Amino acid sequence: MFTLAITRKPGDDFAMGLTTASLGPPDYGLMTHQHETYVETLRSLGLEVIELEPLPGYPDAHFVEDTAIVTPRVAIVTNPGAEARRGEQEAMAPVLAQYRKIAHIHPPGTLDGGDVLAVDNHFFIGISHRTNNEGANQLGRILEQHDHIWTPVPVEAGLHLKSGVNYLGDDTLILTKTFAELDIFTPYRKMVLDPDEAYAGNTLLINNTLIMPAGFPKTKKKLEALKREIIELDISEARKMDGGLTCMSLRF
Ligand code: CIR
Repeated sequence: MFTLAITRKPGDDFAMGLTTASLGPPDYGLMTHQHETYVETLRSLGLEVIELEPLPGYPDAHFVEDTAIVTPRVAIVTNPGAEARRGEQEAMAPVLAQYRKIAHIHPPGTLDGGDVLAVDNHFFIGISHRTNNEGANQLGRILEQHDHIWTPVPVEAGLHLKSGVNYLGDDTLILTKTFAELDIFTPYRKMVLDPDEAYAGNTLLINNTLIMPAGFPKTKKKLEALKREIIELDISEARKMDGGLTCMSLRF
């Protein structure tokens, strides 16, 4: 059960962040509105939300998920894989220290929180352009010390592991065909995404509710079979910056 979320307001320089998308220039006013709606949605689901102010010089800092992994026992502050984002994690550490014992990923290890998928006590760690083997091994050792289980996962396409696979509860994963073919996911029930709706793989489970990006009707139909409440949010502007629903909060 999540009771708390940490978010950070997007700064007016957010369009200077990293992106590989070619969906046009994002709009700051609309981004702010969509972000506020996201925060209000988390609050409406009973979470206390700590909203941090924009971090000057870090246009991607509202994608707070990449700065830490928070488990019931420990918070691990990352060393982000993109040089332009290194420093965001230092601003998050004192906030998390109010709630958890803190551990750190150290260079040469790199790791983004977007590469870490928690399925109950089992943490899947994506090895991607952002997260290297050293970073994954460091995180794995810390998780083991706290009685968590972990498994590395190759991320061949997409920015992060959670760009292509997320947990929907009830032993069910939503995932791309590529991830569905991996043996490590054999024990789970799988909802495989249509290739033209792959972005909807970044669906966020908050307690009993699924928050999905708006505009993916085939995926919505599949999700309805799970009999959970579904909330659709328009996050067009975050998407233009390679962001999604999970990236905009740390939840615990
Ligand atoms: C980046 O490239 O780092 C940001 N523009 C997007 C980060 C998205 N984070 C996430 O999916 N966890």
